[in-house]
Amino acid sequence: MNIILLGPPGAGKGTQAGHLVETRDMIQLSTGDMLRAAKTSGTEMGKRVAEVMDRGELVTDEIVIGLIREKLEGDKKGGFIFDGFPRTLAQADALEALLNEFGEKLDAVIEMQVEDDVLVERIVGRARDAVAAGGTARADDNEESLKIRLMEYYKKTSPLIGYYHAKGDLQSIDGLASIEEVQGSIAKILG
Ligand code: B4P
Repeated sequence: MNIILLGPPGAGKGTQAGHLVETRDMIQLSTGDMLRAAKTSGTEMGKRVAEVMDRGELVTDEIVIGLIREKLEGDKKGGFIFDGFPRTLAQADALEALLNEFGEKLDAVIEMQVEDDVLVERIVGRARDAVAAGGTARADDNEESLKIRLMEYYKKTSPLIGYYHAKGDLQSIDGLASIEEVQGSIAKILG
């Protein structure tokens, strides 16, 4: 089973993907995690993406599609969870082509709906918790970057909702509910 988790920043895509990895032996392909790993690795690509990510903008389609392609070549286990990918129509087209190439298909696109004020609360809360625990907050977990992340989402990612709806793949759930309730909504869709 291959699924996409779609939603604005802080909707809980990463949180839910982690649960599916534990309970269904699926593989989480989080482009956000891959890009953060590239940032800390100090590679040329990492240096290029760091500033873009920290500002809250989207990294180029070419880089992100390349990262996903590499992962599809590996073990498939219980299937792939595309977490935070695709984020543009060009990425959605590329994913379709890649799945065809690897003999895979998409089983569901789960849209997690959360209002903007709650997203801000969650992300600012995550930054505060990280600092309180003696660590550092994610460089893009601040109100200024978050404004840009939300603008990027509405401009470039939200058109994917209509795109997948037209294909008959879209399932929308309430992402405002508790983490456990959201897990339940996803389990109902996946069967
Ligand atoms: P991501 O890493 O994908 O981050 P995100 O969208 O901000 O977070 P997510 O929805 O996973 O929320 P989470 O579970 O963490 O992207 C970061 C950046 O990477 C982007 O801005 C961009 O620059 C770049 N990027 C990534 N993919 C790209 C792509 N395909 N193309 C181009 N650029 C790309 O949850 C957030 C918080 O809410 C947590 O603290 C969590 O505990 C809490 N929470 C979760 N569910 C909750 C619930 N139900 N109730 C209460 N709290 C909840």
